[in-house]
Amino acid sequence: MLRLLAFCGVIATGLGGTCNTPWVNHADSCYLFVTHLKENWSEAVSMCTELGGYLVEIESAQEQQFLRNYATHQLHIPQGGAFGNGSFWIGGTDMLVEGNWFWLSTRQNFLYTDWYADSKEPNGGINENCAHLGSHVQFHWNDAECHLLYNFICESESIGGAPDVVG
Ligand SMILES: *[C@@H]1O[C@H](CO)[C@@H](O)[C@H](O)[C@H]1NC(C)=O
Ligand SMILES: *[C@@H]1O[C@H](CO)[C@@H](O)[C@H](O)[C@H]1NC(C)=O
Ligand SMILES: [Ca+2]
Ligand SMILES: [Ca+2]
Repeated sequence: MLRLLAFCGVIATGLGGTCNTPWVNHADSCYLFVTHLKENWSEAVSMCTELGGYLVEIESAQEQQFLRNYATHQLHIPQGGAFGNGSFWIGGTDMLVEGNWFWLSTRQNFLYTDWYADSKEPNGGINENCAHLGSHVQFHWNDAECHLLYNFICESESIGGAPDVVG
C-alpha cells in the first residue's frame, strides 16, 4: 500500500521546486492528496511520516487557497453531501488542551486559520479535536472527531526549493 503511495518516477517541475509525482508542488512544498484510503487522524499522521512527510500544516491564505482549489478543481471532490465524506485531514489538533490548536510537527499554535464561520467552527469542544478541510463546508476548516475516516494530505519540502531550470 505504501509502495503504491510512494510511487515515484516522473519529476514534476514548478516555480517553487520539484516534487516526485504524484506529489504536487506549491511554493516550497510538495503535497500528496490521498483519496483512495480513508484513515483516522492518527493513522493519517503515521502514513505521512512513513512517506517522508507530515500531515499538511497550513500557514497562509495562499496555501489554503491552493489546497482548496486543488481539491475542488483538480480532484473534483464534490462539496456538500452528508458527513463531509470527501474531507481531508490536516495536521492540526487540540487534543492536548481543549481549544489550544497547534500544528503537530512544529508544535506551533495556529496563527493563520480558515475555520468555517457559518457553523462557528471549531464547535466540537472535547469531542472534536482534529482539524480537516471539510468537503461539506467548501474545504474551509472544521474540527471533527479524530477517529473518523477521511482522505488526507501529506506535505514535504520540495526538492531544491529554488526555481528549477530544466534542460
Ligand atoms: C458517506 O458516509 C456515510 C455515513 O458513514 C456512508 O453511508 C456513505 O456511504 C459515505 N459515502 C461515501 C461516498 O463515502
Ligand atoms: C486509527 O486507526 C488505526 C489503524 O486502523 C487503529 O489502530 C487505531 O486504533 C485508530 N485510532 C483511533 C483513535 O481511531
Ligand atoms: Ca476540541
Ligand atoms: Ca466541528
